[in-house]
Amino acid sequence: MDVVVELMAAYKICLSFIKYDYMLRRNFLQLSSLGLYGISLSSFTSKRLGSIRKPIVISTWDAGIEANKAAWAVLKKGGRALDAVEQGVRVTESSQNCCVGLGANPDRDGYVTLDASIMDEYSNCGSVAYLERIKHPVSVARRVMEKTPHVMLVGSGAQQFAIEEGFPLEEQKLSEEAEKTYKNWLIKSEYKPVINIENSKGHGPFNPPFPGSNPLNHDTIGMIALDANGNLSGSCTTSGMAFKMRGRVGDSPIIGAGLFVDNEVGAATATGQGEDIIRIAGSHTVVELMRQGLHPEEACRKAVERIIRIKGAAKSKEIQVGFIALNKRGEYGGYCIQKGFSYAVCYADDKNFLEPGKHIL
Ligand code: SD4
Repeated sequence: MDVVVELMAAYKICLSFIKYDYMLRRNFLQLSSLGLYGISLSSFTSKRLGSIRKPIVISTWDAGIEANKAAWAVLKKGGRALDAVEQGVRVTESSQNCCVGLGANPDRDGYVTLDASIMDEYSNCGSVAYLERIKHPVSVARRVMEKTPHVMLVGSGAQQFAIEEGFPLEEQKLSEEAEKTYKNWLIKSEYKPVINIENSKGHGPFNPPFPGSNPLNHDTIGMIALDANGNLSGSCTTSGMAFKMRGRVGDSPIIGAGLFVDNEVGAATATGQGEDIIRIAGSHTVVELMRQGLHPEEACRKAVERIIRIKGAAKSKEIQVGFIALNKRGEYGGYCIQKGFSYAVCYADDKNFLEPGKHIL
């Protein structure tokens, strides 16, 4: 008799497991049919690593490949993630491109104004915004972090500090490419966001703008790294939106928006329409979602979904926002609103490659 009771109990337990599994599947299908929530759990779990992958560095857009090389040179020698993310994005700041560094496009009054931030494994952070005529804003941001009691310096104060720290004051002058696109923009003086401008024909870090092209917009480099000691750091640097209003500051120098690092959990950085990234404290949101146990890719997706919910699908189609994230295990991911975003991943001399950012719309 006892055996029969036990068998019945075992049978009930089996039944409840089957029901639970059915419910999970049904819920998943229902969420999928809503479009925004169609996340395949298995696609994240399959990306879970059995062991920790370190060091590793990831950065936004195609320009990240070159930047990663400089970061990797630091990481592979056992260097600190903080040094890696500074050295990495300096490469982009030095190159001629539409959207990072002094060669980039100006604001609507014809001035290049730069925003940058940096954050280390101790939650130290520094940033500069609306900085003019200084070649490496990310390094000034690091000095703000290391040499002042403050987190953020802006405008002429940031420039004064940079000069005091020995950064050369560069000529007040647009690059040839920027001069041409600015003159072209002045004809209509039309200000509107352009999606994935860095990937469109004739633009982008490796393909500088030429006359007759459309107004330029996004392309920021955000970089996050996990070093051999298991510590995380991040950096972000940009000229912001091309032809922005004078004085406009985006998300990139705002800690928690364009960049956030929590050495217990992970790091995230953002690119795209800064105003919408700031609205949801984007990078901080991504890190907090990882703290709840989400895979970096899933955390990025949820942050993008939040922007779309706030903005509505129609208006979201007019902008681009992308997040990339890295956790303490070296797992990474990226998500964006529109097709066209990519990010560069590097964890070995011969492993420096582009990942397409998954997109929602
Ligand atoms: C900004 N987020 O200033 C920056 C621009 C950008 O790719 O990311 N471009 O809003």
